[in-house]
Amino acid sequence: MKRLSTALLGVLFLAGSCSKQDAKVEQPNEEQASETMIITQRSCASQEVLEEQMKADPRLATRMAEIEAFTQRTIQNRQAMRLVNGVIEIPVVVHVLWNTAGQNISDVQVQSQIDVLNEDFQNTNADRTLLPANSFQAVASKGLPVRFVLAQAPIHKFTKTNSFSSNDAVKNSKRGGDNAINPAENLNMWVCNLGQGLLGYAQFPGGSLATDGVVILYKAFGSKAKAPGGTYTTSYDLGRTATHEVGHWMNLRHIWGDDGGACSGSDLVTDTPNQGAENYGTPTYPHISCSNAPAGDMFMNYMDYTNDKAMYMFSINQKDRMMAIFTASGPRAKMGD
Ligand SMILES: [Ca+2]
Ligand SMILES: [Ca+2]
Ligand SMILES: [Zn+2]
Repeated sequence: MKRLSTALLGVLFLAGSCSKQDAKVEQPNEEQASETMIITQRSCASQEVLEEQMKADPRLATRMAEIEAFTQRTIQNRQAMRLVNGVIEIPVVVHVLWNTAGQNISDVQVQSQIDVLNEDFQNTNADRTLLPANSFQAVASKGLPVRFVLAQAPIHKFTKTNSFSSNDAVKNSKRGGDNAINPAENLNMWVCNLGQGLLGYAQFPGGSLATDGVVILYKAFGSKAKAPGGTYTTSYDLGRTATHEVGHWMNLRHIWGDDGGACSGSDLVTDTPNQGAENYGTPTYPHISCSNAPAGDMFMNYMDYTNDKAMYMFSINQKDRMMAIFTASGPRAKMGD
């Protein structure tokens, strides 16, 4: 039976190219199968989770529409964008849920992720210089005035659950996870064995406080370059999954507009080119879609689906969009004052 379910999972995994479909698949008991499962392409469930939450709570759409209107008003008004303090300090609580010893990543690996978040959001990441000549220099963010700091030592908690899904059980102590700690003031990050081929998912501003935060696959958390003794999965070992998910947590959408490859969707950001579908792996510049020549897709943006080493920038308007949530009366104003 174990052999059968392992083989079945393998087939499902190879066949699944769309995270939307994968998220609907009910997983059998994976036992150790997911330990050895190789992630062949990036998959983030944030948009699917949002759509499920909207079905369950019709008021969420209204709240998010209000946040969107507020965001658009705020980024038009430079005065409103001014913060009380120069730097926004974001206290982070990391919950490591482990079932096997390998899933219990070290505090050194956790700290390497905090360091990556600071570099990527502050635009001090060394690989920012990889931006191809004459591409997106004019619209590349020069960095956000944010600083991520561990609010307390990382929590390491045994769980009977070997593999979590995107159903938020990991955020609930009664469901094999660990409750959020003061989510109004902290960024909660849950690190666990996430199944369904997912690297992570986040909750957008406007959702329920108890589930606010991001969830990341343990072997895609942290940086092999900074903490080489850790546990990592190939191609997603530089901490960019968390950068992408925290981008969602700060109200960014997928850069291609979550429109199934069409040109009709939008990431609600003006300086990122309209883009057909998501990009995977390490694309060759330029990749043209939706009449966006000559520079094409901004596939080196953290909000695309490329490999960790191929993503290294936010745009200026993405930065504005993120900063708006921390301004007075924004959804994360508590962290901004
Ligand atoms: Ca755009
Ligand atoms: Ca699109
Ligand atoms: Zn995503």
